Amino acid sequence: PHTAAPTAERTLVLVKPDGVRRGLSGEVLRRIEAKGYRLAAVQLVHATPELLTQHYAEHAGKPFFGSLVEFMLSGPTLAVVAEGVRVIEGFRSLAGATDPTTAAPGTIRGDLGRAWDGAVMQNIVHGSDSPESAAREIGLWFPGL
Ligand code: RTP
Ligand code: MG
Repeated sequence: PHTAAPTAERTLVLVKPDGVRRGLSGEVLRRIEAKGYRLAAVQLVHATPELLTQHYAEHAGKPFFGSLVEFMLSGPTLAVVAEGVRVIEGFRSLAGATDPTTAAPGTIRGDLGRAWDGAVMQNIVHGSDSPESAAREIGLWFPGL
């Protein structure tokens, strides 16, 4: 019996409004490409409350939900579909831990993020956390892709 070749998968990456505002979109794309992943789609999007309510459905009702949506409405987001073998896990690894203060150096959040005034963590990027989330989130941000 042969081992099946690993299949390329897709993930949704967002450069959140703090990242776009700080001019870090290119740096995030550079790291995705330098790692060897392919950019399948890129688009600057000003999110709507409807889109964000669906995107962050798992956080509805949590204390930070309102500030998270408000933050995500504060400016444009760069939505990216990245493609590659194990890219979902791989991009989460590039991004680093959620809290940018303690995210490991070498990661996007660890190298470029820190605590800031404001009610919610601003951590530059989002990456889908499972194949199911990736399919759902790509459908929301890139309808028709
Ligand atoms: P993401 O979904 O953005 O890739 O980040 P994540 O999986 O590392 O974090 P998650 O738990 O899914 O939280 C989503 C986003 O909500 C904000 N957040 N703030 N206690 C807080 O202030 C808090 N907890 C979460 C962050 O922007 C986080 O990325
Ligand atoms: Mg998450």
